Amino acid sequence: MRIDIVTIFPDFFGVLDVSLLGRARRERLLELGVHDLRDWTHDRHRTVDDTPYGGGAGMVMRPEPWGEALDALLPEGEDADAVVVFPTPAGVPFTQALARELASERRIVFACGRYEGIDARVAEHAATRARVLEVSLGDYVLNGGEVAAMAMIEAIGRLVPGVVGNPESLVEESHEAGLLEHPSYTKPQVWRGHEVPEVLRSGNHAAIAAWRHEQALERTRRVRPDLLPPEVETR
Ligand code: 6GU
Repeated sequence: MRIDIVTIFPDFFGVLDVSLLGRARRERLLELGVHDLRDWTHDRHRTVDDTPYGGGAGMVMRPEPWGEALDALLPEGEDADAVVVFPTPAGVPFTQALARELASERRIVFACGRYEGIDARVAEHAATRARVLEVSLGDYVLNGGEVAAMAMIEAIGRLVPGVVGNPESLVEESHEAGLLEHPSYTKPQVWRGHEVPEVLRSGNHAAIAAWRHEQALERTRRVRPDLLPPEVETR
């Protein structure tokens, strides 16, 4: 998979050199290109924003540098199967299901906006060249798309085959079964008076699986009831 990122803060993405994704890049499982939007400006001040039509607070990113950036990364007639992701709090929710879907793409471009967003015509025009997704990390506001893109790239990248060493660890985690994950324990058996639940030391695999499922269900009911199907009335 190849991922390109367009941003006015290319330095943000230095962290993608470390840890799991850094190794994936060195092993060529993941190709990553980080591009400075200002490279596609032509004025002395390398201007990327302007005041909003219709008035209001803040600045809006001008369409011209974005148009040139996307032209350069997605030349007309090529990469018709690319996906362009615009991180925005006004987008569709980013979920594990969307991460899975994007992990099977060949080419993704992240267009990271700042300020009050990017002129809406940029996404409109990009949609004539590629599949466009406006995606939100959750119901809160970040200063720009960079941190959101990073989170999405990590969630997507670790689902690319070969990036995570033991693929079984991907199956058992939170959100894959529609439930939050059960609690985990390691040695020592007693720590500061807190004991590891007996069942986990029983060697009874069926009992362990049942306990973990019950814990996952209880935790999901308690902290994320919205993830569960509507309660069925019983009597
Ligand atoms: Cl994707 N962008 C910004 N700027 N803020 C957000 C977000 C994205 N998701 C949640 N908040």
